[in-house]
Amino acid sequence: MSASPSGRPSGLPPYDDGNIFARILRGEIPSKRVHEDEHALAFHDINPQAPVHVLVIPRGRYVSLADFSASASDAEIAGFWRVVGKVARDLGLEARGYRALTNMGPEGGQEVPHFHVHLFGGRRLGRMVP
Ligand code: D5M
Repeated sequence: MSASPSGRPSGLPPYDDGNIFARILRGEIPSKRVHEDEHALAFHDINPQAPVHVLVIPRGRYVSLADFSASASDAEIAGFWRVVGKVARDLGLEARGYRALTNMGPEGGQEVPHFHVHLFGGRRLGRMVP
């Protein structure tokens, strides 16, 4: 596994081991899992905004995309994004299309401080507007 190029950016909040996705990773609270491997876990969102709404999270302790992209190893980054694509494919979303989205920080509307990518699909999605 290669090292991260630049390390954790300054100014990010510390990782909170009590956040809900950390608890899901530790198996302390249940989730409807659709995939798990050494790099990532995918599970259904508890409050789905589309017929298919799945979250993909890395196993590592990263607060957000800013943290993950700067701090994770190349192997973690590659492994994570491969899972995002694989889960979409396995859920049958590729033929008609889908959306992958991540919220980053307070102004980005991020509620859970563990990096995650939302996968939405199963219907024609609305236009993305800020
Ligand atoms: O999105 C955080 C997402 O996490 C939001 O869509 C609800 C979802 N969530 C919160 N708790 C759970 C549990 N326990 N299981 C599954 N999904 C959950 P954000 O991008 O941070 O706004």
